[in-house]
Amino acid sequence: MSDALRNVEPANPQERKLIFANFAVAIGAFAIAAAMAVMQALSRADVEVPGRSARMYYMSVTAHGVLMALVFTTFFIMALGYAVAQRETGRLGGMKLAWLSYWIAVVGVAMTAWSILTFKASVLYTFYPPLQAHPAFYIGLTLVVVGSWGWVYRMIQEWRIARRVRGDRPVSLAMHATAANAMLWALCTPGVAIEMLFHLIPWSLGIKETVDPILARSLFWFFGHPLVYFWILPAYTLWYTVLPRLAGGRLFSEPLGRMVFAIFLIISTPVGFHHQFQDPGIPASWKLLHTFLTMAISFPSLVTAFTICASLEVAGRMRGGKGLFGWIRTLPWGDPTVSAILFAMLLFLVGGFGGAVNAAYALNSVVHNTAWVFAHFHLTVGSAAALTFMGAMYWLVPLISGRKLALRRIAQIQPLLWFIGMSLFSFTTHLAGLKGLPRRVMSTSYSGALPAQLWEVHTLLSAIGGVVLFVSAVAFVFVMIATFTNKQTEPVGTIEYAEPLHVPEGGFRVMIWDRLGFWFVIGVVLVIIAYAIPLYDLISLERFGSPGFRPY
Ligand code: HEM
Ligand SMILES: [Cu+2]
Repeated sequence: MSDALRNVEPANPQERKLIFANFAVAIGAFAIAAAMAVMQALSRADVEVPGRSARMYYMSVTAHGVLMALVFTTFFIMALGYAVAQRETGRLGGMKLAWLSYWIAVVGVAMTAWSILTFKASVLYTFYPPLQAHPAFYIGLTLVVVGSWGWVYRMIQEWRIARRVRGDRPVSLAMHATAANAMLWALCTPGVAIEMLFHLIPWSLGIKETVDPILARSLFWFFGHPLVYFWILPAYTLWYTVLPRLAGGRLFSEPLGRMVFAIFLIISTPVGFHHQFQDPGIPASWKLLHTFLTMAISFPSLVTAFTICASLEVAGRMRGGKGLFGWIRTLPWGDPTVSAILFAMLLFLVGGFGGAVNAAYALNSVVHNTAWVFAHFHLTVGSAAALTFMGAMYWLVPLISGRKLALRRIAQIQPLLWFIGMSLFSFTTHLAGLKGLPRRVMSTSYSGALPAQLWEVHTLLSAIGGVVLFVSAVAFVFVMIATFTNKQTEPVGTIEYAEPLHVPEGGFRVMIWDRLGFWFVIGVVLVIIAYAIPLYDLISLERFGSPGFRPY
């Protein structure tokens, strides 16, 4: 590709430090959260783990959900963004702001973790009122968001610098995708910031006596659904731009990729009511509009499935694969990054179908608040995103640090273990959910009160899956620690992206999908259409409210 900034410098020591500082928080959060996870899986199956109690369970589920879904993901995504931007422009600007944002977010994580681990904030990662947490929980999470805004600003700046340098040539697909994700985050985080600043923080400090749960939930899901795309877009970025290269192939269509990320920017936010189908106080017509938009947003994911499969087929055939499916075998499964992503995609395939069930207005009532829900999102954020991120670190940490990937054999089987563990954990839990097993209960027999055989086999298999997952998680953390301290070195490199299969004559030009600023504005308009009236109604109806409850 005629790439004006092709021969960029590798990351310098300051840039490397910034990237690794973000990785370190991600890995630390992941390690603690994984330890919590295995105890939860066992507890649900009525295995007597030491210290097992409802109080412990809800503390643990809160810590696990927050550390995995909010901390591990966000810090990984920020690290990846910095790496992509450094590759794009050769030098990261605004290092002071980047570090300031980092420390704001780290202080936020520390406050939040302290409040959860000292049993002052067992409110689960959705922190729905009237469950009430210690103010440090809300203030801490708000600081994490504020810290991430510094990153958003930097990403958009780097994208603009790259665009200016390139003139009529587009920036790399990875930079385009990263900027789209940063803008998406800028669009949705005000929802949760308003929930925190005007409702939950004053309420937890005692300045406000009551809070309106439906309004708070609506603001949460204004942020909560785009949050899932904030996790998935970086995974897609790696699938489009890095996977085909590591697999030895080409990206099937670059313009399709650009379109996909722009569409996500437009319609990820005005869909939040699909998490509130069962909530009173929101008219069905608005829920229906959000349903239609949700159906629309499955389109870019279907395009992605097609484009990535085609790219992989190109890779498999270039490696000599023959026949209808022979190319799958010839993919480099021994490369831990490739296999992690391939397994992540296989699990996501199932998760995608489950998601279509959740999003259907009527079917949602079958699965709402059952175990199905967390079975589903362990395939999406817990695998499609998380396993891709782990695989990406196997590739990116050695590349930028110049330290060889350590414990390679363990790294090679870790993705397979995750795949086996997650299949056991998630598939059985989906089935149990269909039988009516609730989510967020510490004992699925209700401490013996229910006929256990209802879902005994499911929760047992699920717990075994949880143990396998834990082994996989430990393997990942060990590989990372060993790599960061590895004495064996290799030359420091720069990120290389997959070449597109077809390059138009004269190279790519900036197209309509590259104009992210324009799509951001369209996104804002759609958000106003989807939210202004129902939110206005909720605000003007806010009369009763609830005091806080702290059951544990
Ligand atoms: C190490 C493997 C993992 C195991 C064994 C595991 C297991 C569990 C279990 C048993 C629950 C409690 C469900 C309930 O009672 O409702 C849970 C909740 C959750 N998990 Fe995981 N999990 C793992 C990895 C992950 C990953 C990688 C993520 C995301 C990056 C994740 C995100 C969540 C979230 C957001 C919740 C919901 C908490 C809530 O309902 O408030 N988990 N997990
Ligand atoms: Cu959603």
